Amino acid sequence: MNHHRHQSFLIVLAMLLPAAGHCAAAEAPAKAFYKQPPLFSTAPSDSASSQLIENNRPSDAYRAEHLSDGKDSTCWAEGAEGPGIGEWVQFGFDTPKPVKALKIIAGYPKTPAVFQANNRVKKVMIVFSDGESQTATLADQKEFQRVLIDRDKPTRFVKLVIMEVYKGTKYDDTCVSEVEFEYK
Ligand SMILES: [Ca+2]
Repeated sequence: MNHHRHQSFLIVLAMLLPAAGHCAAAEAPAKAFYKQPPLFSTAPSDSASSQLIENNRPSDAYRAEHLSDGKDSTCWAEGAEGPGIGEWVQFGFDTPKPVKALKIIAGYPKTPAVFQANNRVKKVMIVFSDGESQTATLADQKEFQRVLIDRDKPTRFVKLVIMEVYKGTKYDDTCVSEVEFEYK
């Protein structure tokens, strides 16, 4: 039985404005690899290294909370210059969890065109709270894909670091729509 992660998204619901449908080119300043503090979190322990900000959209239109809202019409998009290699999002747990697998929509499948226009994650590093990590190569698909976690120990968080991307045809912004976890 899957134990998916759910949180309260009242704030998210308030922000569900008609979406522009894509991630526009980011003009955020370049950020140092791994150096930026957690910037965006309404949940106590979820954070991301950056998020895309567009001039004509709410400043949190691509926030990390979109990863857990159950909608493939919303996404987290990194806000670094270029494809966001080294940018990350982190999911915290109230108590240490023996994560068995994660399920991810590693792009922005709002429409087929939007999916192709933006970068998708090709290779991801999965980091655990004890410092262990593993990498996974993802398929370039709009649907959920499942990544088995190759360890038995519980972790207080799972951090996903963008290592490589499938390039978008229009925008150099890397998007992830959904992440869910299964526990042992
Ligand atoms: Ca979403």
